[in-house]
Amino acid sequence: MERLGLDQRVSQYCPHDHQPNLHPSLPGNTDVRWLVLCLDLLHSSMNKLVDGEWRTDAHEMTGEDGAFERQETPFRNEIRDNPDARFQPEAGRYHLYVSYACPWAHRTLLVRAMKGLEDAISVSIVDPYRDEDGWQFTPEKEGCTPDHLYGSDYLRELYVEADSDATCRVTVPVLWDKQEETIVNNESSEVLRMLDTEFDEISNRDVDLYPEGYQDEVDRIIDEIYEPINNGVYRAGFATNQEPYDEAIDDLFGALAHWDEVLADQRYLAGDRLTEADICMFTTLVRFDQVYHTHFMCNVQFVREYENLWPYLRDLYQTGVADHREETAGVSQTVNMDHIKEHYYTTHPDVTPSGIIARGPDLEFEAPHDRDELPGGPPSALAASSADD
Ligand SMILES: N[C@@H](CCC(=O)N[C@@H](CS)C(=O)NCC(=O)O)C(=O)O
Repeated sequence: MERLGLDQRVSQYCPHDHQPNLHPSLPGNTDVRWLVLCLDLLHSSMNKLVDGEWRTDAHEMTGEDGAFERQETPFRNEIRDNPDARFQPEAGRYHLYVSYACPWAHRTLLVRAMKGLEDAISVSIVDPYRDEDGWQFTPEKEGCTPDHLYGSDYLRELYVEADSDATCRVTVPVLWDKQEETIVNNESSEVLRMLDTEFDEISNRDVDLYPEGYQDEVDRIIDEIYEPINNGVYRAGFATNQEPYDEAIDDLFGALAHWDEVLADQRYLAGDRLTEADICMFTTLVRFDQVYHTHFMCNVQFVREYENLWPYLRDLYQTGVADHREETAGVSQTVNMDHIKEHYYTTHPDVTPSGIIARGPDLEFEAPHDRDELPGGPPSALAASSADD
């Protein structure tokens, strides 16, 4: 699916033999470009399922004060490594629906890759461009796949299959159970925890991202970075008033400064161990300079200008690849910057109406980071030296 440029969309409304950008049934000087932008706006922010029906007039993303409001995630079942559990860890039973573009979905892809769960948990990848029909499957497009299970056209079909009365936004990631043919969970922090802690018998790598002795700290950090950083970039980008934008920016850059300082003396957010907290930080930081800085107006500072956050980001980016198979990925193989950029710049007409994808900056994620001088390191199964094993 390609997003048409503004002029192409305008020409769909304006007869060819008429003056450019004017429509015969509209008052003489009404520029159709404005109407097309208004339609874009209306549709982009208002689509969701209501009682199992797809509606494009149902949702406001901001409250009355212009502050961005994220919906509560509706599917919250759990996979448990316990014989009485409804959803048990089993190789081949679960499927992930993700977008490479989405930072929340990216968390789950990262854990799947780090734990070596590629054979056990299959994946379908949606089109990065999302229009008023929501996430779509366009297997012909680079980096996208079909819905491997049902051949659906839209992700929303899966939501309705799971709950014919669903009233919710249709979001990624989705963890699907092939056995019961339903959604297990679509909350990324819970999906990533399940993949990390419940699949040890199935995982082919000895990687624990929620290690004993660190768990309280990991939970505390995930919670602490969510509002100012992970959600903070969205609060800034989707604000429709100055005040909530300013608040989001203060929170965001205050938190980034804090963590930059913490990372001066320790390799990872929770100390010397790479944990789920780093995964949650990574998926925001890796999008920051190329997308959030410009598109979401988070332009006080680039991540690449921070003394410690930038090497920390490169360190994480270079973690992994302990297997010969191409699809068994390290961190870098889960980053699809083309999908990331296409998604943000073309999918939010209220933020970037032209849909033009900003070119830069070119970042050297592969440059040396020197963070290995600090105590600790990644799990040995993910250490660089095992790349040729
Ligand atoms: N709480 C969810 C949020 C997921 C989410 O908002 N995903 C975005 C993509 S980045 C989405 O699918 N948005 C579609 C929509 O809101 O209509 C999680 O962390 O899993």
